[in-house]
Amino acid sequence: MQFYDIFNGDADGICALHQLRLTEPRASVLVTGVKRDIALLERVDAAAGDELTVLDISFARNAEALGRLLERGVTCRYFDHHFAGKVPSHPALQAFIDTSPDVCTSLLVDRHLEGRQRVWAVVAAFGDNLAAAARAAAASLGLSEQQLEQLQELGECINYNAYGDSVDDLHYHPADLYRTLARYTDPFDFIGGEPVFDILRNGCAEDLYRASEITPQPATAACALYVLPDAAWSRRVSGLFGNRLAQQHPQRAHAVLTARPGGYRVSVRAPIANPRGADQLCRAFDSGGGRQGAAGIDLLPEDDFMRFVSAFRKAFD
Ligand SMILES: [Mn+2]
Repeated sequence: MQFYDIFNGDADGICALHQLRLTEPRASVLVTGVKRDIALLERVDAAAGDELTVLDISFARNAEALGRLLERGVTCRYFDHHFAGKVPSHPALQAFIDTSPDVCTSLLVDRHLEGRQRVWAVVAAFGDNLAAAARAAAASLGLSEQQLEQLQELGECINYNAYGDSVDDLHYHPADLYRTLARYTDPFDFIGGEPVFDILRNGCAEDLYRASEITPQPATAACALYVLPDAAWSRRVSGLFGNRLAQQHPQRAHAVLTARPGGYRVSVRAPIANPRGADQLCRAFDSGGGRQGAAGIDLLPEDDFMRFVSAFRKAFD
């Protein structure tokens, strides 16, 4: 009998797993990847009696592979907040799915664990750009404003590490980052004493500086669109750059397009003040998906660029 922990490589996925394993330690096979690498269940070759824990990857994208595994006699606990489609009821499946715009997977795990590792859910919510939800969850922890800002930076740095076309673009493989983080029960010890954190923080600052030199086009009071070049630093920073823009301009929607062979990888953030419409816009294009406040398109073909610009303006301008 084997345990599998299958998780998104971003801050939300890593911190969701960390909360669970601090509470229920176990040796497991780790299955993860870059943030957009979400069809993870098709990689899992589990057998009857094996137990899967799945965190922060869309149920809709994994339903078929999960169905096959359940038929084989595998049991599964599934926590997620992305678009889910239809979730079948099955005796071996426990699903904790909530797609409300103000929750993330780590907050669902926090709910399940009744707050036992809440500080890590706060880190994750900051990483998922849910600052208000992070602060609300932190209210019971008695943290100072400075500590909250440190947790925000930690969440953003872990999240930053998950962005790239492949793990080659990343500073650390998300499974290795999780294993490093797993040695710490207190995030402030990780922040204060772990060299990995300094490397992420410095890499992040450098990449953000390069992105800040780009001029958006179009740019109005209601929406702005940025195009980043085809480079590893663009692929690493696009998500955090989008989150920073969203925080700086809470009334404005943002699209960050990163050039890649054949077109663009697209990341859309609806205005924080009205976090809706991002998923609908992106699902109108092949390979688009996500949640109401933040969504993306894996490959927007070069020929669809103008169609995307006008759909983006129509949705938000
Ligand atoms: Mn998430």
